[in-house]
Formats: sequence, C-alpha cells, structure tokens
Amino acid sequence: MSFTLYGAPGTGSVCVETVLELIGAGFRFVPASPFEDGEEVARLKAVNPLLQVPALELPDGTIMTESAAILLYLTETYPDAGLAPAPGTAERAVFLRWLTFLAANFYSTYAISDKPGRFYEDPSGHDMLVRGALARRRALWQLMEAQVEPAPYLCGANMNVLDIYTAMMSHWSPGRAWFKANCPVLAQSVARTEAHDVVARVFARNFDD
Ligand SMILES: N[C@@H](CCC(=O)N[C@@H](CS)C(=O)NCC(=O)O)C(=O)O
Repeated sequence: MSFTLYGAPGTGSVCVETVLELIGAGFRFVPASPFEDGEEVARLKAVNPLLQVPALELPDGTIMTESAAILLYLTETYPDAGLAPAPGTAERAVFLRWLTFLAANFYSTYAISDKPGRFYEDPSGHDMLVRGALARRRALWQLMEAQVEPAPYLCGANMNVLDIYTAMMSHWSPGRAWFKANCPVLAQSVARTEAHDVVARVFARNFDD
C-alpha cells in the first residue's frame, strides 16, 4: 500500500506525515507549498483546487483533502495502530469533539491570516483581519485549555491522532512561547506526545521551535 502526501514543511501535512509513519504505511512526500509560486503550486492545484495542504492520494488513486477527514480515514483503515478511541466510548466522544473543534474553529482562522485578500480586497484592512484571527486563536486555545482533562493524553491513557493534531497546531501562531505560558495543561500533554520517538523524529524535520 503506498500513499502520496502533498505537503510542505511545518504545515498541516505534518500530522498526516506523522500518522503515516506511525502506522508504517509506505508513502511518497511531494513538496507542494501553497505559499510558493511555480511548480509546487501547480502540483497542488492538480490535486486540490482550493490550493491547500495537506492532500493525500490513496493507493487506489482517490484524492483526499481536509486534515481531520484524512486522519479519521487513516485510523479507520489501520485500526490495529490504535490511533483513535473505539466508537461508542466516552473517549471517542471527547476525541470527535476536539478534533472537529480544531478543524472547524481553529484551523479555519488561518484561512483568513494566510491570505487575507480573499476575505477583503483592500490591503488596508488586512492587518486588522490578521490581528482578529490571532485574537480568535488565542481565545480558542484558552477555551480548550479550560475544558480538557488530559489523562495524561487528551482523551485518556493512549496517544491518538487528536494529540498529534494538537501538537502540530501548537507550533503555529500564536506560537510555542505563548502556548506554553497560557495553556499549561495542553502544553504538558503535548510535551508527552512530542516525546514519542516517531513524533519527535517527524516534528524535528518540520519545526525548529
Ligand atoms: N480545512 C483544511 C485547511 C488546510 C489549510 O488551511 N492549510 C494551509 C497550510 S497549514 C494552507 O494550505 N494554506 C494556504 C491557503 O489557505 O491558501 C484542512 O483541514 O486540511
């Protein structure tokens, strides 16, 4: 079984790259940054007209986009890897809630700050949009911080794809220093996830903070 992952260092493709390594699935990484002009964008456009990473080509040629959907698909396809709580359990409810929260509420704020021009044409308004997105991210992290009860991972005793998703996003704006100072409960759980040898290896080639 071989996958093709379209991504860029430090971006949303990191969680998929980490999970593919954890499950031991063969994959090819295709650099396809949405932030570079030229060949990489052309490659990305061919698989995701929205010009976003990650995109994953499945072994049968099916293209998947949307990070949370890809993570769920991989947990279903490789159940023995144990990277999601079992359906019907309380841990599963917590897992689905926060995975969707991060994808729908948190990740979507980068759609604004990555390219504010698509929300408001006049460049004089872009700073305001970027600042608003940043404030929203801080508020969302703090909401999650107040609600989760790691034990010691975010949904219990085992690390799953939600832990990896959260750890990846903790490297993004508002940044690791802010995250550690303002979300100590989450940060402690993230530190445990990042101590996993596979996670540590993949994150080391994607993040320098
Ligand atoms: N909803 C998408 C969001 C993906 C996304 O925004 N990726 C960023 C990189 S981390 C991107 O491609 N930004 C460029 C853009 O939005 O045009 C997902 O969950 O996969």
